[in-house]
Amino acid sequence: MDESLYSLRMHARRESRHLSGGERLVGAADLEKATAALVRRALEHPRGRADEIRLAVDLVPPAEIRHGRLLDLRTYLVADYRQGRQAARRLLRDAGISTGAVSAAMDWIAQGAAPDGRAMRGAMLIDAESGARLEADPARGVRASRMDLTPTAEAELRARLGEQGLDNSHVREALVLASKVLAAPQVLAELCWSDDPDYTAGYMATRDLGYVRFPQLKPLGEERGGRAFFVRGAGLDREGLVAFLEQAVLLIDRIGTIGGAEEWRD
Ligand code: PML
Ligand code: MG
Repeated sequence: MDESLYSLRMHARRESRHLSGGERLVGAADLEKATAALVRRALEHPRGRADEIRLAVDLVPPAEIRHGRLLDLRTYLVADYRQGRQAARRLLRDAGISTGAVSAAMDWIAQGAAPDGRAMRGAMLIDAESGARLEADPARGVRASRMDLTPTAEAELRARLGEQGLDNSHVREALVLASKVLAAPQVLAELCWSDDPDYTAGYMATRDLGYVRFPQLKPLGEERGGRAFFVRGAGLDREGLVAFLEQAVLLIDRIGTIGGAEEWRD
């Protein structure tokens, strides 16, 4: 059997700024359908229709495919985005990220982390101690790429998420992305909230806690969102980390636990 996969990547822009992206790893038989779905996403985005769509398709030989497992997922219900950010802050602090680094990441995401004050296409790399930004290009950031679920794992995940009313592409794709990011030993934690104005949820993730989501990490209608990957800055091999996040191919074939929603208690 031919186990080669195609890495399919989409990046869409509108009015010269990042609009939408997507990542798939699919067999030849599914490539056309997967490509059409990503083009549709770029044309039907809540922030408007794309005016540039870049697609990249690369064959990945079986020997280059790593296999992995999803992080466990849980949801904490919060009263509003302020309480959501407080809760995420607490968990990040407990995970060893300094207060200053958490505040810096939240301030950057809230104000638009790209130099023009808009959402970035990729993520910030933040020193977990000093809060300094470490990515080489602060307009682009680091784009976690080339990861997906096997069809069997995807079906299992969709069934488990469906039981919690969470089977949507935001949750599935963010969970896959965070699982790749936390597979890098240099990354201590991730923080994200959406840049889509009609989607208020976000999450923090660590290897120990898994993917911890909050239905509200920003107000409805807000377009600024993004991601921070917290790293230990001392002795960091930044090029090695970025090469793993952007180039290594990770096919996730095992799902984690999908917990029910609980009220956040301070
Ligand atoms: C995005 O798709 O814009 C990021 C969504 C992050 C939160 C997804 C969730 O768990 O609801
Ligand atoms: Mg988005």
